Amino acid sequence: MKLFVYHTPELTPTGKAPECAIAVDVLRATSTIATVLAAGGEAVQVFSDLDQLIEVSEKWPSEKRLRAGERGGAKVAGFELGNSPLDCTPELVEGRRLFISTTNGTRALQRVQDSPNLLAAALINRAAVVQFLQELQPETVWIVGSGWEGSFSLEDTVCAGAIAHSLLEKTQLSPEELAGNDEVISAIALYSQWQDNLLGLLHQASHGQRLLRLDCHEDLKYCSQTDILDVLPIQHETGVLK
Ligand code: 3SL
Repeated sequence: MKLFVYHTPELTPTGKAPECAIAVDVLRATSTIATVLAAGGEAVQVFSDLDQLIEVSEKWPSEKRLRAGERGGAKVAGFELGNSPLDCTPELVEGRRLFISTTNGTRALQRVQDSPNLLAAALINRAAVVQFLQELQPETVWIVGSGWEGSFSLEDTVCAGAIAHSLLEKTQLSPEELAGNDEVISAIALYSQWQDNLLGLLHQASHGQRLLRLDCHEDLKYCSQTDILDVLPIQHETGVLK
């Protein structure tokens, strides 16, 4: 297995998507997606365009759908939800499809949507992702961070490092054998440095600070936890994760 980390959708190579691709947006899109599915959501359908989201979701029975939208960290007017995983309780989401559009996480997912095994990963479901990789044994895996509007993000990189670190522990691979690019080694180093204080790292991250200014302290706490949800969001048809 060769693992490649790309910090943003823009830095991800164009051309054929690999056998397995993992989109990461710890703050907060992939944390929210994992939470919805763990709470019994029927599926999560991802859109970059809000008008398209509205058009498609309107064809769905209203009692079976929820609309979630985030722009600049804030909830889109008229939608039931923003992008806080803490709002996705079983009482609210069970049996319903979440139609979601976010600024960066959506773009990461769409960038690798042609991969036959597209996963959404966050710290909270890291173990389920690693277990899937151990079972599938793909030749090539790309981890695509969402970043923030084209820039590097600490929180997505540390999640990539958490996945790589766990793969090293669970396989006989050396870092040199696993790493397809230098980004993998630096992600592992970041995770090794911060694994006992991931919340502290999220507080230092620029997007973490942006969310703190929006009073999302509890979201940061929740998203900084590792391996708390045994759920594997995987794309079934384009843009639909179950
Ligand atoms: O950019 C995104 O996709 C979002 O996850 C950002 S936010 O955490 O909802 O502000």
